[in-house]
Amino acid sequence: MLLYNSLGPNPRSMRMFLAEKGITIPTRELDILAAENRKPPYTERNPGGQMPALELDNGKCIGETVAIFEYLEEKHPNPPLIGSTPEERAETRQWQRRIELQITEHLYNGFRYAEGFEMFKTRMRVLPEAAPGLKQIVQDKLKWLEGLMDGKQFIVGERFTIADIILYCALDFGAGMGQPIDPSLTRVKAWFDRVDERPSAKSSLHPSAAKVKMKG
Ligand SMILES: N[C@@H](CCC(=O)N[C@@H](CS)C(=O)NCC(=O)O)C(=O)O
Repeated sequence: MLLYNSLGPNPRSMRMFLAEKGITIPTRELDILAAENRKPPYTERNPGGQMPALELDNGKCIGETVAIFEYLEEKHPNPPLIGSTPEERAETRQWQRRIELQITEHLYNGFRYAEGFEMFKTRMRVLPEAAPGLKQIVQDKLKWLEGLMDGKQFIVGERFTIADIILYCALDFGAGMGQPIDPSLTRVKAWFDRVDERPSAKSSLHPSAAKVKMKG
């Protein structure tokens, strides 16, 4: 296997997942600031053109972070980061969908259409006029999450899962890009600090993160 790795919150979530699992996979580094991920040979392997991707031993390349999480969880079930029963897996996937569709995707597009405009304008259709509204949706949904976090250690409850990894990496990135957690959301902030204390949170930061001032 070969992991295509780079700076960025999605590749970081992959590094955090691997650290939590205790798995090491050989990596090939791509420069996303120089758009190396947007041209061949990478796009021949992953036409989605985004990072990360996992090349399997059979030569197939899997893009999309959650698809890679699912594959690796099946290959390395312990410790479970999705779940060890059908009920646990369903609960995690329910939260992963809510977190991505209602929070992190809006946070990332809010960034791409505003602070990231220059970087993304030649890579995709960018809608600067949508950025403020997308950022507001993120805040609305974090407020909604706040109401559901009472008594919960992690997003699904007592288990640390990919839902925590995905949201943590997005919010840590967002905080440095004009989308901080509203301090009035005390349960969300306490959850964030809890995840931030895990060794995988620190070890997953890319070596160039501090230099480019991007938590990814
Ligand atoms: N839907 C993809 C999104 C991945 C993504 O947005 N990756 C970012 C890094 S965090 C990227 O490749 N950015 C550079 C670009 O889009 O050109 C996934 O979940 O893996």
